[in-house]
Amino acid sequence: MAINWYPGHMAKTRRKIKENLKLVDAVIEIRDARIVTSSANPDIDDICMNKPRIILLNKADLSEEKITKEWIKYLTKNNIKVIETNSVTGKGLRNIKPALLELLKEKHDRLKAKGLKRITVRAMVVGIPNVGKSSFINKMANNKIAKTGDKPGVTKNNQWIKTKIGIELLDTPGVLWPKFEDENVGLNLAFTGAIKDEIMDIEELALKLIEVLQREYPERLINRYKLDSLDENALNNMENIGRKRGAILSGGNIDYNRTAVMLLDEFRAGKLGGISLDKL
Ligand SMILES: Nc1nc2c(ncn2[C@@H]2O[C@H](COP(=O)(O)OP(=O)(O)OP(=O)(O)O)[C@@H](O)[C@H]2O)c(=O)[nH]1
Ligand SMILES: [Mg+2]
Repeated sequence: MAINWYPGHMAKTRRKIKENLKLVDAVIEIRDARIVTSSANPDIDDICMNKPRIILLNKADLSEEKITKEWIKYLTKNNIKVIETNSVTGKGLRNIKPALLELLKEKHDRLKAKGLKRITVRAMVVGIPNVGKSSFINKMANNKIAKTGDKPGVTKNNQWIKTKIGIELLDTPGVLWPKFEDENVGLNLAFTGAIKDEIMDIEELALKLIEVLQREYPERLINRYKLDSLDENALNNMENIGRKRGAILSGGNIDYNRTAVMLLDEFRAGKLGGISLDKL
């Protein structure tokens, strides 16, 4: 399945990230906890150089907790802190400020030695579309300033947002990065909603999701859709799911489109339980 997820404006955004780097003390890179590697920018180390960085594993409420914890251990480095968050409830966000202060301690000590008292931390928030950047910033600011939405491409321009805790956050449009060599990366991005559904064949996408779930989380499919068992053939499973949900056309055939939309919606909303598609 060919997914074109690198529209031209994204190259421009990448350039902008580099420019904005000069304006900030730290980078807050938001990844999707369900797809920790697929949602990573392969050039982020290159782009950020040695800037202090926080990696947020956001939407942790939708991932498998044990696997998220493993990722945190794996990704944590000297100048990189990793925090799991839920930007809808705010869970995990109280750890952000202490992490920033620790990363910037030396710099702040130097500034304090020069007599500076009030120090503002400026951080740029980057990540793939729909990962929760604007939601995160709103929650940090305790204010719904940034526009959010349950589809990719909501934020169109950079926007600085002040919080009351001495942190200024730069909201940026979501960016995707070309990683064409691995089809699974594109699929993971599509499953989780980082790629516009309109540009994809939604029925084929749902079928691919069933293939992955029947391999990785078979019991979740069986339980959620009250299936007697799973077939080796994903299309048969999709038909059984459609039938169970009454997605039937007037002639008695399965309504594949309705089944696909329903399955993707339920998966994205976490109705099948915490799922991690990228594992260590
Ligand atoms: N379950 C869950 N949903 C979240 C979380 N964070 C954000 N969302 C939802 O994800 C969707 C996208 O959120 P946004 O904040 O608009 O994402 P964004 O990264 O700013 O997206 P773009 O501006 O399009 O790049 C919204 O429907 C949010 O409610 C989270 O931690 N858990
Ligand atoms: Mg946004």
